[in-house]
Amino acid sequence: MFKTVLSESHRLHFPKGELSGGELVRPFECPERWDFIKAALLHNGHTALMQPGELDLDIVAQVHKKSYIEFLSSAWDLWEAEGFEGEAIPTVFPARRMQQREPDYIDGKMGYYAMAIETAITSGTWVAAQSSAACAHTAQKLVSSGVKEVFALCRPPGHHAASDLYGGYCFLNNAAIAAEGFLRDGADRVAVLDIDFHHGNGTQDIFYNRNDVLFLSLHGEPAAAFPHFLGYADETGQGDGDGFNINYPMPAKTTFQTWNLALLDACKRIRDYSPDAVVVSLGVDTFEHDPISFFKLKSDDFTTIGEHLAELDTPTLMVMEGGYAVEEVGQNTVNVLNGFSAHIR
Ligand code: OKP
Ligand code: ZN
Repeated sequence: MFKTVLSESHRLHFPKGELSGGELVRPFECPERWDFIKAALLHNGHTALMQPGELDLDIVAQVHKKSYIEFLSSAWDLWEAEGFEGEAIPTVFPARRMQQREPDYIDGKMGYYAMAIETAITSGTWVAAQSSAACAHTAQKLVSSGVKEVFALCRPPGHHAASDLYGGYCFLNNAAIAAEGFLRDGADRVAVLDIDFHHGNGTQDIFYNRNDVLFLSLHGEPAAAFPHFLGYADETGQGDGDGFNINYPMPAKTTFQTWNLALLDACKRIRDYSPDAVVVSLGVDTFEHDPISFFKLKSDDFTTIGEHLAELDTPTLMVMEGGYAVEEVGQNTVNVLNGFSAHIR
């Protein structure tokens, strides 16, 4: 049985609008996702639920820049103080050949720290983002203390958030915070395996120059899929991190047969690295009916994924990322956990 760390505070982040196809639509990343996952956990006998402890701000500060944390914690207040009526969304960006300096004015700050603008900031966003990170951190502590089946039901997700960038529904990088936690608690090497449909650009960026965290990501190829500007196979790391970043971009309509070969290769690379802990950025938006993604995985395939992850035979933390076929997101997620449970020693 999995132990799940989760917080009701996720509900404090629920923007009314997401800019999609030129319209403000109801966000795909919505609170019901969490409800369906929790329901599926209980339905499958994973009844051990616990709330996170206090968020360790030191560890957050290890992953994110001080100025970025300051921005996230004050953005809504600055926005409101301007008298703006809508949710906080940027309109202007430090694009090519422009200055990369943080402006004083909130409109400028928003664009300076955004990597995408579908993600609005609202009054409860910062508290919700911290609660999500706290779930990852508390869950990591459990794994470090020897608990074998641990799931951080994080919402909002984290893997698009870099040291100083938010967007793609992400604010704090929960998986990176967990990885740092493992290192702090004695791990020499940590692998972060990102199986969300979207490239984990934030996690890649955070660890790009380091060899104590191996980052691997299976995702829709950037030429066709969000986040579009990172995630190519030739991004292999830099400096000390050279060779410690591995991307598996795949085209539209990729089926489990092909995707699984990438997973097995990633598992082999993880074994060769011999980490003390594995963090799985667990997105289930690879599902065939996901509304914003283009892979073709079926519900049963998620069970097989869990089995492969168990075969790594390494202390593992599952951290929730994406998955937007709301009615199926719960069972697909729990299938991964069930496959893992059935195969760990
Ligand atoms: C967050 B996570 C599709 C636009 C995509 C943002 C997707 C963020 C995904 N038309 N917009 O990785 O699941
Ligand atoms: Zn995703």
